[in-house]
Amino acid sequence: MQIARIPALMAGLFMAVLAGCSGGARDTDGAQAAGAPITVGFSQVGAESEWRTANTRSVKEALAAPEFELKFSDGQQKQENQIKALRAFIAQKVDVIAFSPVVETGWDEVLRDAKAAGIPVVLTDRAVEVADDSLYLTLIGSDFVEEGRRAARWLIDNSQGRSGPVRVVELQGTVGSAPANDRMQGFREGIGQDTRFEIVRSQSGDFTRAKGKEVMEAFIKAEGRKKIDVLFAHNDDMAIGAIQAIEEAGLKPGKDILIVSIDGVRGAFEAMKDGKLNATVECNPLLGPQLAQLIRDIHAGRQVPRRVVVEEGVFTSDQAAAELPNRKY
Ligand code: GYE
Repeated sequence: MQIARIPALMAGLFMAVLAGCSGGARDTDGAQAAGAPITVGFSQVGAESEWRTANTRSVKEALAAPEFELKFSDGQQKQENQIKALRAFIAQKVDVIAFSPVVETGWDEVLRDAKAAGIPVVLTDRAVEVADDSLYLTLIGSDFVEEGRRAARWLIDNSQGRSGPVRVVELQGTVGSAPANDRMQGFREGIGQDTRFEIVRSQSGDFTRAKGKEVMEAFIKAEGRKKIDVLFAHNDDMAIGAIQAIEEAGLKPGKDILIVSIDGVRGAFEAMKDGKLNATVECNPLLGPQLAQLIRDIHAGRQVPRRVVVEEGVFTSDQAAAELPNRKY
């Protein structure tokens, strides 16, 4: 999605208003009691992938400092669970709500309630699509469209001299989620005018290994004798599941079928070391420290940027062995 940018000044004003009416421990004058921790309600998507596990760990570690009191809720990949968690945070009058929305749409009402209660909202990792962009203060996370483009660029760079058609299958992330929508868009943009590439099948594997395997099995079956040249998976976990399906079908992942995925988790580096995965586009889940700083700034009434992007790169199988010891997730 396009992230609407509101002028920094407006964000500042919004914050100044919020700073004056945030919840949490207060003294009788309504001011924050000195030394009281900043209460943070964090609603996580679930535990669907290695990326998510690393992200949860990073958030919990960063908000374990005594200056914070963290209320953590696991949404188990269901929007209704996340909405319930957000309502509970509003009822508890937390100082700040942070959440990673499982899908993009359907948040307007609960975010309006948070705003009416004067609780600032930080989006982490995934974006939302809301009618009124003032319903959240800032978004910290990766540029998923760019990640999709990077996967396409890697594919084009590694298809030089190859004549078409190059038959591509795609494992999408969770239907309606920002990373699935944006990675689909970015990949198609990246392939652009190169007519050799044909996306012959595209289906959701919900960002999990089990579903990635299941859907890849279905792709192989449906394609029958027609060759699948490339797999683009929206995350490493689905690629790892698909690798199993490819091997069980008697094919060589990374050779018979080129595979590029996104995240850069340890499992991907191991698969690359074994030559079964060809490339991974990095998506950094270690957002905890930057999130903690944003929360401090918001709570102190300081201006925060509307969008905080995480820096990341692309890794290939020839770099895997050297890079593996440096990986932190
Ligand atoms: O790529 C995937 C996870 O939102 C960036 O969610 C995140 C994605 C990540 O399940 O592995």
